[in-house]
Amino acid sequence: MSARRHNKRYLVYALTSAVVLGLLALPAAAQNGSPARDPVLPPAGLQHVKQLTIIAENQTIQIAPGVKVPLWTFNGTIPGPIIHVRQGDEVQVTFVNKTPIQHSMDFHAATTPWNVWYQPVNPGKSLKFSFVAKYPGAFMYHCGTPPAFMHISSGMYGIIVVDPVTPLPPAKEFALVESEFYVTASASDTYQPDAQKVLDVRPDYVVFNGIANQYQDHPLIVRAGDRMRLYVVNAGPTLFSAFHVIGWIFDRVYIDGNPSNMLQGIQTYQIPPGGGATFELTITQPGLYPFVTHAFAYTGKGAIGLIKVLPAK
Ligand SMILES: [Cu+2]
Repeated sequence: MSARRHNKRYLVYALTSAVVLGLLALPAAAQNGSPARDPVLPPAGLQHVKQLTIIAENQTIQIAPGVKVPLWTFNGTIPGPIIHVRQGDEVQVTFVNKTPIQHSMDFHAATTPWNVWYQPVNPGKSLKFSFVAKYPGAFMYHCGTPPAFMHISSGMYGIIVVDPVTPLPPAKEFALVESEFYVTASASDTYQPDAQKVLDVRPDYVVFNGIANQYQDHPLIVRAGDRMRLYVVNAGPTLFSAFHVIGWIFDRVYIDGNPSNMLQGIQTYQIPPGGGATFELTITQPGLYPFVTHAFAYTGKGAIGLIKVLPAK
């Protein structure tokens, strides 16, 4: 074997080992009192008018073992609720601000004037608006109140999945939101969001569904031969995601989650902040398959989970 080829093999081995070691070395959030966030996509329901109530509320959230941070949420969780509708549905939103500062909502699945519906809502006030989900996809929603980088990095985001008119084939469906947290330790083991770190892009944690490494102890579970569909949004606020499954290849990637934008045989797909993608894969061999951002400076900051493939029935 040539030295060059040998070096390449060693690099692959080293990277893989680092990931495996990371899996073993990093304590799982679930062991420290934070239950894993259910990643299973809830059903869309048959009604064509979808009514949502989204409440802005402050919560102290454990984003990693021992790291509790006072954050800003939609409905008390980070990310906010997984929203699942169908193309053509009317989405009626009631947004209630139960915090002491202004917040707003911006749905990437909507087409509506920013200066009318995405404006800050005062403390104690609410806003009702509706939109028709015209395009299928995996879309971000978020607070856009200035400075938006602070509202997003403090937790005000989520995913809305819009099913296409022509349904995709049945699959085991999951929703993942990648995002960054930037915090500073303060007195008595508490943490605070750190605006300067956000601007400097020095994240402490890069996570899926709001908690570092949570799907190591609570893997996404499928059976060999199951079609799996991952709806992934990158909430940022700043990093690009290099979404990858170690040990397999995506049969299809739908850019922004729209089946009209189909790619085939993809190893890694970049999701920009504020973007989404839908990934389909059918793993035929039982085992463990990590999903990561392949931007390896960030993988070890919490952006790694496991897909556990059980033997076929
Ligand atoms: Cu906000």
